Amino acid sequence: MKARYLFPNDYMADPAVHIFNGKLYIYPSHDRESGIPENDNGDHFDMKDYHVLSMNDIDSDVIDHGVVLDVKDIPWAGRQLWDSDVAFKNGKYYLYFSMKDKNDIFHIGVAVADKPEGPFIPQPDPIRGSYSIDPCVFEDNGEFYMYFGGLWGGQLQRYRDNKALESAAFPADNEPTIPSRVVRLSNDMLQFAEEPRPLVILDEHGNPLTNADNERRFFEASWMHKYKGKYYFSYSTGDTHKLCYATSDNPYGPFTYKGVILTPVIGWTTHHAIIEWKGKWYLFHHDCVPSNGLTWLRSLKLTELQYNDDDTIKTIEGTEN
Ligand code: FUB
Repeated sequence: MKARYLFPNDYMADPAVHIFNGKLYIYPSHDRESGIPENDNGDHFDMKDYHVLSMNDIDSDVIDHGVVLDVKDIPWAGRQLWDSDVAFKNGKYYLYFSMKDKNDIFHIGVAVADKPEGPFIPQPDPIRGSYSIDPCVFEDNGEFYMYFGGLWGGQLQRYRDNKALESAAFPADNEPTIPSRVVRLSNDMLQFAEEPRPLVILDEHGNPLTNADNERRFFEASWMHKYKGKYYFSYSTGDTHKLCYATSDNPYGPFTYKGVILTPVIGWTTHHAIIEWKGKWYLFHHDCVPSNGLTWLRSLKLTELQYNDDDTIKTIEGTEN
């Protein structure tokens, strides 16, 4: 299968992808030109609404269901609607989204809909105890787990043991890197059921990846899928611009680093979803080729993902077209 751009009409990024009622739904971030200069805090990613996209088949056109949630309708809104994900339970669809509050602190919010294409009605407050960005919600044996977190502009370095620090702190180079987090959701899907736990990624010797290891350590963009009974946690390495993955026998980990899914794309970030549909596996992600490399105007892309005989993932070239 040739890689293809999914939605040339607009700039969208950070795809979360799910099959609901036999159709494929994409929940992207909606990039726009806000005129804010690029910086390490990500202020130039100043998105203010979400659309839902869907596809009837993997090679069919993408249908745009329009705006399903706007920052002006979220009671606790400050700014910046970043990555989101959607889960289905008991007839309702739950949209989990990253957004800064009025004090410029990222939290994770929830909005609820009766249909996968929304509209989504936001809860009055963010999830209690939530922080940072990039929620990915994964169902396993009737339980729902959220994987979240992001460094730098995603503010994860401002927290230790789920408490805000007085100021951001990074470990020393030889110390374990800052981990992403995993938490089980409450039965009503609106809160955390427990304290978030660190998601530890070990190297081939059983040692946690270190802070200096930015070719392999977690940066942002959590995604979880299961293949042949194993949990595959995938993520972006941020400043080294790769999508990598680690596997475990337990949704809480520890995970063991396995390799690179996608080499760097044109653009600073990439961010992805991995999904099986009709017997094949696909990688949805984004790059900045259509905007001629403007890092804040990203375009959705789709390509096939394949496994080796030993269940490792075949590396895809980020510049493949
Ligand atoms: O889209 C804004 C942010 O950029 C996302 O939340 C990150 O994962 C990165 O893709």
